[in-house]
Amino acid sequence: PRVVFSGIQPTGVPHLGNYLGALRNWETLQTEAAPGDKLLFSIVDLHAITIRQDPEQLRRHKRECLASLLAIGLDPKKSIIFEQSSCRQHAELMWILSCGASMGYLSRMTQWKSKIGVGETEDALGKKAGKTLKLGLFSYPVLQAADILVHRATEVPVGEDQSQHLEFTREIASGFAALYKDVFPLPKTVLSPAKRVMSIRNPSVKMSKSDPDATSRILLTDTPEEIQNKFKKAVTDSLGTVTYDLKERPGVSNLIQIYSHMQRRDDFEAVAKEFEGCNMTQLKTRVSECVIEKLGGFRKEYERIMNESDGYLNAIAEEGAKKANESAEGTMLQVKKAMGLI
Ligand code: AQP
Repeated sequence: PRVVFSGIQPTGVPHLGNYLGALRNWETLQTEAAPGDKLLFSIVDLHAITIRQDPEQLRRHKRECLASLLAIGLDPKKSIIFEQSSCRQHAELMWILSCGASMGYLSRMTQWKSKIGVGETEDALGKKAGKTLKLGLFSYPVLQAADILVHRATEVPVGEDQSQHLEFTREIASGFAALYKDVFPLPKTVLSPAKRVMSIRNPSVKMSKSDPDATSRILLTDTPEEIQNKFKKAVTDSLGTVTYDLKERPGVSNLIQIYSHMQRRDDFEAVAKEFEGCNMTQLKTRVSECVIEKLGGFRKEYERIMNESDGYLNAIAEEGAKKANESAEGTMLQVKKAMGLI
């Protein structure tokens, strides 16, 4: 049987990149799951705190995140939906794995670099790291490896930005097998066709929750007016026609990709042809109409869930925590036995 694991940071309401790159895939995997398959989806709050979080805001974001996962169609009866910090074995296994994780390998990862300084030289990054880099942010990939391995996941559906961390996870798993025992299956990276949705304000960077420019991302909870206004401000170029050319026309191509992915199509050039004779305004209008239509159902369901009592979401989180603990404990016993800890 398959074991699927994936996570999302509670750093804000998920955006179109999170949705097309990961969340929609999670829902599909849930629909297609065979009897005996196990699916775990985690709100990874321990990852979120690698960057300083305001406590009240973190609590709110966690609630919004859980409501979002339910609103995209994840079903607590079919999937284990849980908060990472409610399953202590993640942090416990992280410590064990960090004893075998190479500093050299971790220093080559891009996550901490992108958080402390984008586009800086290795020299400048090194200096900055000496002053500001925290151990938790540096060892983020070890915690991610623990998240996956503690449930002995076989498949991990993520966006392309996470591929590097998955490679690291497989390395850690084989390292453990070589030193002790073959406890962990090697998890496969599962990329959705929309593996990297770009910012609509700057198509050279990925759409991200932490981009200071709020108009760079479409949130799943945005109203039709907000979606329209954001697409109106989307960066394109001054050529009057619509063509698909990722290299020369990244802004227009990103819009075509978003439009295509929303309809589960991937022949971007054919889609661009359907816009023949359209100008930028018309393109933006059609892309926003499509996104508004597809996200309409989500927003209604999200609002319904957020209007439920606190007890409703708490009960779902508790149930998830219980099942996640059961799933992780079996692995921890094997790990500890293999290492001589018990
Ligand atoms: N732009 C994107 N295109 C495709 N997939 C994406 N993902 C994120 N951005 C894009 C995928 O969404 C999942 C959850 O992401 P996350 O919240 O754990 O963290 P992240 O990758 O760091 O996403 P953000 O939005 O950029 O958050 P911040 O700004 O807080 O760091 C992952 O599977 C990710 O690949």
